[in-house]
Amino acid sequence: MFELAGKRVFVAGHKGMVGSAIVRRLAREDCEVLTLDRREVDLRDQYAVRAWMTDRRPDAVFMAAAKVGGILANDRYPADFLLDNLLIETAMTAAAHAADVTKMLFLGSSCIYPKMSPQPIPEEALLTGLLEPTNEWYAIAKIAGIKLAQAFRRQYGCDYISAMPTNLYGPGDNFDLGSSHVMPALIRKVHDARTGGGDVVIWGTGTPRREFLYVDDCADACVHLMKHYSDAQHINVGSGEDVTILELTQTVMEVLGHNGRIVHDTSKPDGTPRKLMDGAKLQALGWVPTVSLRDGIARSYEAFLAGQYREAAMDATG
Ligand code: GFB
Repeated sequence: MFELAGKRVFVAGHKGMVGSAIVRRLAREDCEVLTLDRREVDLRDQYAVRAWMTDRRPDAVFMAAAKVGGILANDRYPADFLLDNLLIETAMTAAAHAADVTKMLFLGSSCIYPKMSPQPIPEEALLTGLLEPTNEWYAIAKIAGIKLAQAFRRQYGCDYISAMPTNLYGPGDNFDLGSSHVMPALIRKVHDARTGGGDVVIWGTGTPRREFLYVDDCADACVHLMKHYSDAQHINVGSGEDVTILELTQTVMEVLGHNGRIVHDTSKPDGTPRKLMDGAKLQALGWVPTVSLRDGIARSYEAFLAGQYREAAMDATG
């Protein structure tokens, strides 16, 4: 048990969807939350990160800073996704060690697993097969992040842990259609079709299956893991249920109250056919999600209408 009460807790990537949800969640803990503006320190700059961290001396760190994006952005900008994420992870991990941070949680992604993994995917599937080509660059960086945490644990005894969330969505998401993930894209497309007319155009065949988790559930799971988990093995964070992209589109249309036609743009990639994660380990630690898919979509739409979103900002894990 790692108590957060009375601790100084640094949330890296606090302006992103996941980081801002972790900050919201930490408001319920009796701890001091530290954040860092990118105009002050670029998290890719190892010297600046080390100087800041050794000056502020946080007790705990949530590593929610990353360059993230949907399938097309991953496919189009492989160098950025690989390099920026490696730089952030190495700078942050080394700085945490230099600053004697007691506990750190690294956030990855379900795309670390082989494209053809057994379903639901157990943590042990890591590095057992080839990755999905559209996001192998991001996946390799995230696998390196897990390995960095494990290496520091092994060599120096650092209490660094890793959580692998499934596809996340919620307030603060990126709604730019060129770089977003599928959920914000569908909310935007259905909203546009409902208010402006026209078809809802979805990418690919609609048959890939994805597991979705509302970002505040993910933040709650991260805090739970920070308090109750300490092991080298990374741990899956999901909702336990997946849907096809076509089913998701229909659900978004129902929640937003739109009845139009769905058409497919098959020039766009499908990506991994399925990536449902096995959540047994997290469940055994006493954590379960609370926000249903429909409720999460309704809340995300409200946030979108209220302007709580970003466009083309691929700057924080999600
Ligand atoms: O969410 P998404 O971009 O990423 O796409 P991945 C999921 C599925 O939705 C794919 C389809 O099969 C897309 O072809 N899709 C349908 C759409 N319509 C759209 C649309 O308008 N926009 C988008 N973006 N997709 C990413 C990885 O994979 O997920 C990252 O590239 C990361 O590395 C992240 O792991 C969580 O689930 O395929």
